Amino acid sequence: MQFNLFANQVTSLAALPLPDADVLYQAGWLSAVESNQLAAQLQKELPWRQDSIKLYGREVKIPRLQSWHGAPHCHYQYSNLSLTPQRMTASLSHIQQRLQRELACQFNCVLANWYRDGQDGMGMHADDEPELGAQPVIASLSLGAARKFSFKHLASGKRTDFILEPGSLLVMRGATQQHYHHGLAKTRKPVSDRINLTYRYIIDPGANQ
Ligand SMILES: O=C(O)CCC(=O)C(=O)O
Repeated sequence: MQFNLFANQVTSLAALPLPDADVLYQAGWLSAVESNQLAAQLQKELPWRQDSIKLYGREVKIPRLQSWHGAPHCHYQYSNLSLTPQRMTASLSHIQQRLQRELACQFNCVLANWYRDGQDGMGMHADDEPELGAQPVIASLSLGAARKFSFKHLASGKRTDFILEPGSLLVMRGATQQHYHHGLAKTRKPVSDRINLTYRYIIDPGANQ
């Protein structure tokens, strides 16, 4: 099943129809002008890199560029990849402040992904690493090309696709990561660059709980 959310012009955060999940979506969180400016700025200012992961014993380059930013304790591991945080830039911090105000929660790190064309994507996965805590809030801002984003309900196997438009905000929270995998499929259609920012909160193991 596929929903084109932009067509519905969701102008404030609205719940998506996904059983067992808590996912919110807002089109036009940034205007077209703001999202184009931010994408161009991030392309220039972030230290983008193409990391490799081990797959069946072989080193394979991940199909996208990425840049990981956050507080000094925000070390992040996924798919045998260990990410050391770079400093937040002014533009990343500015978005973080606005998200914190509007969502009434804290973030301390962000994964920036740059999908250069339709051959770049992200496989189905859950953001369920222990450092994110049991029910993480993940705020995902899309810039650039519109791309299909999929959720797979683990119990039923049912897949639901959404088109993420530039300037849109998707928020995954509650038990979403326990019940769903999500991902960004590759496509043969001609698509231009897309940048995605996923803000997260990593628990500081050194802090008094
Ligand atoms: O690019 C996207 O919209 C997905 C990013 C994502 O799934 C992630 O960073 O975990």
